[in-house]
Amino acid sequence: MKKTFLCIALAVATLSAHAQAPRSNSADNLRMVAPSDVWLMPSDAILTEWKTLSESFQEEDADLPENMMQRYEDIMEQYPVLEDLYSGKCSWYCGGEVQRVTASSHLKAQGKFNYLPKNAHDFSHESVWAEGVAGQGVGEWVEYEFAGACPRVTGVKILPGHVKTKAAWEANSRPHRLKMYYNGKPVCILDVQDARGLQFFDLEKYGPFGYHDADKPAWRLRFEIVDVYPGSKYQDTVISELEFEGIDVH
Ligand SMILES: [Ca+2]
Repeated sequence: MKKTFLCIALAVATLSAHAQAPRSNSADNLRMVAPSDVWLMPSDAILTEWKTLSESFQEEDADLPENMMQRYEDIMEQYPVLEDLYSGKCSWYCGGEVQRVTASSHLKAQGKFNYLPKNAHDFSHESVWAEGVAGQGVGEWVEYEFAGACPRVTGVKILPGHVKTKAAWEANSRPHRLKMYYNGKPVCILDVQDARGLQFFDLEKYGPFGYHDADKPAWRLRFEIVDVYPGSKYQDTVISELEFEGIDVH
């Protein structure tokens, strides 16, 4: 009789332990990380002016007036987002490299525009990855693969939405929460602000990610859409750029 009671008590205890066990794959049990900094894009007018100046510099035999050079430098200085994306200053990328960008889906090309995953890591704010399923793409993901020898990653910077113009940004959906995985294991949730700008996520305490060891295999960081800010015109969720910061460089 006593033994039966003990068995029932143990069974109940086991059941309740299962009921309360943390759901390791659930978004609810992962820490939310807010951006440590957000650098907003300039207005469309400034962006257009900056692009014209930038393209002039790339033309062969460019001999630009001093005032154009000065204006370009002034814009870069005034908008650190452009400086960060385009100045070519020292960064994790001096040694770090992404080998491959893949995604669970992408939107079909429309005219001359495509929405391939590599667009989320081509160092251009104008090209984008857009998920390609019906609805707003909750559960869709983009994944980055790095070689074993690659310097380690300690941070992520994201340009959420279609930041090329204000209208495109408002029309398309933007990621709100991104679940980040390291080699298939959930790490944290990036709580992206609904702001048209470069958002920095310091992940030092969750990492570093990677090995910086040529004898180790390739490794992966995945970003899965958990929640979105709905676009005013389209449901497609878009990321213009997702880049990395880290260590083992210089
Ligand atoms: Ca891009």
